[in-house]
Amino acid sequence: MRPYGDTTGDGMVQVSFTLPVTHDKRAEGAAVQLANRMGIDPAMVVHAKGMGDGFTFFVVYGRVNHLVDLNAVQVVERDFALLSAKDVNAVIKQRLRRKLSVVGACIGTDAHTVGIDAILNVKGIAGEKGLEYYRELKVTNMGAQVSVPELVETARAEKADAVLVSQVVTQRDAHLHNTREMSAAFREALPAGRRPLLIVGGPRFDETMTDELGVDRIFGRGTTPGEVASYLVHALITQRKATP
Ligand code: B12
Repeated sequence: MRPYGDTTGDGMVQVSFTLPVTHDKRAEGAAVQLANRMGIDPAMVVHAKGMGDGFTFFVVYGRVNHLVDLNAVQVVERDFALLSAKDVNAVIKQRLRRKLSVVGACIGTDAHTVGIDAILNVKGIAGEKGLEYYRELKVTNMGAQVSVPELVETARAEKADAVLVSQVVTQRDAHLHNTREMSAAFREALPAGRRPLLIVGGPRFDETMTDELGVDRIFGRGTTPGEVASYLVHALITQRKATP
């Protein structure tokens, strides 16, 4: 299949980018040239605005001829059942017979707490209450700009069953570096059997990168607390019980 713009299969797409050049006709030509090299042909600058000295932001609209093969797309399918809050509490109570301890934080210099708060705080997101609402979950939300040693220390003190880390800023791949640093620190600090489940989330993660980042699960855009709670039960109780 091809992208849809004005009519089915016409291949029309819209992209935006910034070039380090002052806004003039030449700059617009450069934007078209870049779009052409990206396979967009014909390409039309539909918006251009100077962004301070020597920078211009562009929106370019045009046609691509590439075909997309849906069968070749690889995604991480949800491999666990979605449970209600009541069921999550019931499974934890029956099978674990203690509260499940969860420690969450934004690590590194990242101060974008809205995402992790949406998952952890009672107020939640998208009509779902956050993990604090679950009677059988004990939630410690450490907030923004937490260092990895602080996180490891708190996880140890709280006997965390799961550590939930949020990374929103992706400049210079900060989210990947910070996640690798975090998972390495947990591997170093705690033996395999006592290591908490490591979960990261944020809008720009590739959910297939778990092994590369040394974490158990990655959650992306639009995640809801119910999905996370269901995964915790699956990974820490249901699945663990099933494996000898
Ligand atoms: C609000 C906001 C801020 C606020 C943050 C306030 C706060 N307390 O969080 C303030 C004003 C402080 C801010 C500052 C900055 N910001 Co800002 N910010 C945003 C903005 C507008 C919205 C982010 C947001 O709240 N989304 C809503 C939440 C609910 O969505 P979410 O984070 O994706 O979370 C969901 C999922 O991803 C997932 N999830 C997220 N984390 C986790 C964790 C776990 C464990 C799980 C399971 C799931 C999960 O579940 C959540 C719910 O569905 C975005 C742009 C945008 N529209 O997204 C820029 C944006 C993220 N910011 C950006 C930037 C650059 C900055 C600054 C560097 C700006 C500057 N030059 O100072 C600073 C950095 C500050 C810092 N040290 O981190 C860039 C990042 C670009 C990049 N490539 O990294 C963005 C994308 C804007 C942009 N287009 O340039 N920002």
